[in-house]
Amino acid sequence: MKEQLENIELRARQELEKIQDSAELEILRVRYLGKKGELTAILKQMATLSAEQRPVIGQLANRIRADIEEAISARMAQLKAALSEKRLKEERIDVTLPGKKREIGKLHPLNSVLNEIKEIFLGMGFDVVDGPEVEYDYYNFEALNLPPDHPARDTQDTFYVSDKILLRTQTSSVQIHVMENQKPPIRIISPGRVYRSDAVDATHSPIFHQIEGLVVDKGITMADLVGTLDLLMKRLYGDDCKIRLRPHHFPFTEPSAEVDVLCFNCGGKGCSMCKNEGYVELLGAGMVHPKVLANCGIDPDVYSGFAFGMGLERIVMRKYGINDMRLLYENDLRFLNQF
Ligand code: 2U9
Repeated sequence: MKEQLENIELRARQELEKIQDSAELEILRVRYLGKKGELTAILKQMATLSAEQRPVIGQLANRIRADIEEAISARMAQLKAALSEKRLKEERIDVTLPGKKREIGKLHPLNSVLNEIKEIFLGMGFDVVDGPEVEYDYYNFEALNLPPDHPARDTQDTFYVSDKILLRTQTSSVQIHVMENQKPPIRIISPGRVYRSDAVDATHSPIFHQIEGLVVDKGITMADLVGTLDLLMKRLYGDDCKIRLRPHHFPFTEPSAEVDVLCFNCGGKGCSMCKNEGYVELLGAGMVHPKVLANCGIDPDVYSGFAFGMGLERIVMRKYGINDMRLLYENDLRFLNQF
């Protein structure tokens, strides 16, 4: 039995040397010292020994158990130390390394120019109003003096949800809602996304953005319209900017005008950008048609108003000299980072 015990001690020590992790160590501990372990199995045979041998073997077994336990603890401490050294090496942080640079986002030029325009109008006492992109035909066309079969509907062909429901072609529908619900004085701009069934090219897109404006009060004249747009353009493009009105026709305004601004490229002398005109077309405007006021329950004999509409993309393209509208939608950072 003495030899058996010494053999257990020898093997336990040899195996301990080879053990590389704490799970293996636990298996070894159970195998030698556990309730069903080798050492316990030997101790169970103590009853077969003589009275003289029992204390000798008992002492030896206890010493061996204590030694193996101590060796296991020592090996465990070694393994822990080695593991922590390995982790320290692997996970060491070099605090002198430069940090990862966080890219800071910025507004898309369409949004930054829209914000600029909103600020200009807020400064003139306008409110900014929003409305649905899916609209009734009535609010998009009929109320604006565009009855069914009106030829001007052709230029604003859009996407229909049903006979009576469509994707709005202009944000004027928002202004109809406001006039129906609010008594003059009204001073609003309505920016937003609009839709037309146009093919994509350098100057067209089936989805684009408009900013429309409406002022209705007693005694509003064309002079108010010109003064407002002149100030807008000077704020947007600089104090040297001049505007010019050319007579035009829109079903919802009477009289109507197309509004040009002095060419930023040549300052009015004439160049390829303005096709030698000295001016470039930027927006449309006019005095709100009396029928449109009446459609919304506003008496055109008491009140008058002016309205204007502009394509945000065109304003942004003119401001930054962008020659292809598609660049504004592609989200190419090489393009966007220039603004
Ligand atoms: C109401 C009454 C009248 C809005 C107007 C224009 C002229 C105009 C175009 C500019 C480029 C549309 O984006 S574009 O294609 N718009 O020329 N818009 S007057 O007139 C209104 C609006 C609301 C109640």
